[in-house]
Amino acid sequence: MDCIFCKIARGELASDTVYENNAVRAFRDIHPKAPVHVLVIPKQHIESIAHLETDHNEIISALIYTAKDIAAKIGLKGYKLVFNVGREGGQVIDHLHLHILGGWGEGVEKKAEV
Ligand code: DGP
Repeated sequence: MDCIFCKIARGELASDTVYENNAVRAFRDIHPKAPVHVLVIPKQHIESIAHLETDHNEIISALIYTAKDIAAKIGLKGYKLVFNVGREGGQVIDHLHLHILGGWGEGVEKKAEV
């Protein structure tokens, strides 16, 4: 499938990966909209939140817990978690992804390792 995030998920396209396991990959957004901007994607191709089915429960749970753990490791005191859904919702890449946006407060390194 010619999906850019599937290629990133499989490691075929380079990304600034901060975390990976067999279900998800988290990497820094190429066009950051915040001092810290990380995307968390499932390795399985799902187009968007609008395409979720009941057997995707574990994947959604993994995305959210991964985001929480990354935010804690970076030291974000507060952050936004965003799913853009569909073109009218600002979604450009048709592979489900959760945006972690933060780092506006003091003491957070933009390039913090996780
Ligand atoms: P969205 O608008 O929700 O579909 O967000 C897609 C995000 O993906 C956008 O902030 C830019 C980012 N992005 C697009 N292509 C790449 C890429 O090849 N690498 C990385 N790291 N991020 C990308």
